[in-house]
Amino acid sequence: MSRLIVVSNRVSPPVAQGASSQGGLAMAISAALREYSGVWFGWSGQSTPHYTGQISMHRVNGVTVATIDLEEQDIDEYYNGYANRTLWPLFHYRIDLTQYERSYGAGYERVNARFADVLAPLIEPGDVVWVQDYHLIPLARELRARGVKNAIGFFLHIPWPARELILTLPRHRQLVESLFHYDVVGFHTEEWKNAFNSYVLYEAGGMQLTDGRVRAFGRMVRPQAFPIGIDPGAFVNLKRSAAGQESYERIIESKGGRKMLLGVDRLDYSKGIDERLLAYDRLLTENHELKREIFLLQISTATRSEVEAYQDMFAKLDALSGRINGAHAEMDWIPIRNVHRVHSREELAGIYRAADVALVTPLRDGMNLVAKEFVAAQDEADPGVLVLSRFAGAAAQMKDALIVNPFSQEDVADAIKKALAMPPAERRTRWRALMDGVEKDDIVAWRDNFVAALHAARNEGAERPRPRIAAARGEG
Ligand code: ADQ
Repeated sequence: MSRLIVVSNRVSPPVAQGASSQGGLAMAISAALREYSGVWFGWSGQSTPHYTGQISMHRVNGVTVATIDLEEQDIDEYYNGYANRTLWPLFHYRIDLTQYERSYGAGYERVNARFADVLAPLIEPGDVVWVQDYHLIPLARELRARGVKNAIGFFLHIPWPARELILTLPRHRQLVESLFHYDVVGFHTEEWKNAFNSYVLYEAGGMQLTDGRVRAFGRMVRPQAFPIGIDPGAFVNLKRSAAGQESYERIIESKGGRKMLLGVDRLDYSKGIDERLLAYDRLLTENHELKREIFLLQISTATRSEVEAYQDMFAKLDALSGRINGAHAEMDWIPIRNVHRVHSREELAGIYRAADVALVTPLRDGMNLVAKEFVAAQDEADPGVLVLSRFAGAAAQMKDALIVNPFSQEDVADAIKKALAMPPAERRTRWRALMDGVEKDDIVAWRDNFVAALHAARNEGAERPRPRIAAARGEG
């Protein structure tokens, strides 16, 4: 049987204990590897004074986990640098925050080559390789240069930016060309896929074939949309667990009959948290009758603290929520509960369940799993309402949410009012349609569809001669 080899920047083994703190990507990969006997390869998260390429392997729950340590310079240039100071902001349309440093690009190429050096000998004939996310775009090119002929797929968890934006990246052509060493390149939505195809057709002079593949740089690749999902059944179990029930009851008691708006995010500028709070401020300013009737629970967790753009975000969020609380609070009512902590999956499920309205208003998001988790945790008889940004990939699937423009305070405030006033029958109808989608496009469908596409690509590859293998490029 062919093995599945998953490669991602960080490896988060699928242990039952501790799974409660796993984030979106880690949850998705754990679910994929639980099904296939596979290897999960990536950075250990640890630094070493001198890079050795020494691989540490162990088996966890039927999955072989293989990791390497990186040098401080690698971490700084590849991870904190090119991945999180260059590609993340650029791909989220924030060219104002994007740092274009040659040393970051060189570190990115170096670490991808190091990953390939260690990984290539582990790959056996018949294995399929599935590379995850923007940290590892050049990995297939590096593996091909080392003679790996297996099917290799890539999945991008974040948006693919509009063509005009990616042109601001020095050596954008080299980055896109790297993707042509994969057999399948996956995106969450047709929109991100079309943005990629637009670059291929209009910037790289490529062409699209009738079967959906695109040709450029003398090679061919299949770009395809694979919307990621969650495990909705697991979420129902989480909310019914003792910890889920307890957090639900704690919130219900503390609501004191008020309606609760909920935001749950990694503290990231792409998530639109400040804009959300400003929309809420406006709602309270213009609708005094809502005061004391509602409150907002905003849960934001720290992330990427090495990167400057993230360092003052807590201070700014605290200042903003403090100002809004100061302006509107009364002696027995506070409009915003501003919480910075990581909750277990069970607690989170109970919190989602107790919310009346979820505010999922990113300015740009590859998919957004919080929207799907909120839907999965609702009670069928009395579900809450999802307010969802049109700029989240999830909006393409979750059309029965109240879709908003997160840049417009008026639009978000109007949607909150509509959600609060929505009759129970409409809430149930919308929720049923949303839940049907969450159940249909779940994590299993995502995984199986991608792996099937990769196997099909492997069979296609066996029937026709492989395109020529270009030499690996150095960082210019
Ligand atoms: P993220 O940007 O991390 O993922 P998202 O999809 O919303 O965004 O996933 C966040 C995850 O973290 C969710 O599973 C959520 O439950 C969890 N989480 C957030 N705050 C938490 C808290 N306080 N306590 C516990 N858990 C918390 C990236 C892309 C997304 C894409 C995913 C998967 O940016 O667009 O949906 O990958 O592809």
